[in-house]
Amino acid sequence: MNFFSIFKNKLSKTSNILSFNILEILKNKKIDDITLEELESVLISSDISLDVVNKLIESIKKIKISNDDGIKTVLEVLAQNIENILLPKEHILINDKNDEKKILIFVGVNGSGKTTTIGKIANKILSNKKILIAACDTFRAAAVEQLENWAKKNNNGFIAGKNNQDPASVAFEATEKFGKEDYDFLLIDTAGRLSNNTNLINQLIKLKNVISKVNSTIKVETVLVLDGTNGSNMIKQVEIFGKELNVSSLIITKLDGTAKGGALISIANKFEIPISYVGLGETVEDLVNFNSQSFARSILNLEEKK
Ligand SMILES: Nc1nc2c(ncn2[C@@H]2O[C@H](COP(=O)(O)OP(=O)(O)O)[C@@H](O)[C@H]2O)c(=O)[nH]1
Ligand SMILES: [Mg+2]
Repeated sequence: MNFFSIFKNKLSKTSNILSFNILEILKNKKIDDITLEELESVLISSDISLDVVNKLIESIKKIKISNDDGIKTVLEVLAQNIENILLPKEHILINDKNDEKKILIFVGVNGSGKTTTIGKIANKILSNKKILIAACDTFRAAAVEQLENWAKKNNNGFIAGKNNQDPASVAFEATEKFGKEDYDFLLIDTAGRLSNNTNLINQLIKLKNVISKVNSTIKVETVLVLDGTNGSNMIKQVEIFGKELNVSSLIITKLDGTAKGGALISIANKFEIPISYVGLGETVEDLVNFNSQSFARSILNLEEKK
């Protein structure tokens, strides 16, 4: 399956509802104020924020629509405008073809998909690269075990602390091991209790400081993992984690399981932080580089642009 088909298949929950509703509205109708209002509420119901919806509606008002291909024209204009919002946010998190070594810290609320995503990423990285995975979610034994299983499956190095050990001290040991044993990537899993818990944020800040103390020259990226089914709640999470932790990249998971995929567009429109991957299912293959055109066209059930 090509890249576009993966998006199209997995985003079908959003696209089926969104495109069905749009077709229902526009079928045999002129594009007048009433249809535009109906279109507006459909876009809002897929969790596209109001400011983006207004932008999209304005773009439709500007075009000339003939009766023959009216629906197609509207969908194409929507897709193009959504793509324009998303395009500047495309970001390659790991380029395993060059030699840049880096440390990636994965943060986010419980259940957002951090541990699973680390497993998927480790599986994607070329096997000529050495990967170390560190379990800094030391409060939940099950989390450590889950990560260790992923690491074993991929033949990655693995390091975990004792139960309830200070996560920063596990990160300390991991960063030392990373340097001494000449790893290429260190993927750090962290705990994710509620993001309004300032203790958690402070703990993550401490963890980051420890890493830069051990290795001040290594590139460190903080990756915020968001559960796509959380809809507009994701915005709050980006606000809390993003500012304090200098988040450099977003990953949005579970877009296969939601009819509200539009929330990703709201995030892209609101924040400067780029989006590197999207999670489209539970297996290792279900993590794909974020691609603005594939996403925009898929959620509107359009075919790939030739
Ligand atoms: N459908 C779907 N489920 C996912 C995706 N990513 C993670 N999950 C599931 O979400 C649940 C929580 O994931 P986990 O990695 O443990 O979250 P963590 O608490 O942030 O580490 C697990 O059941 C995962 O299988 C995804 O992209 N799609
Ligand atoms: Mg976890």
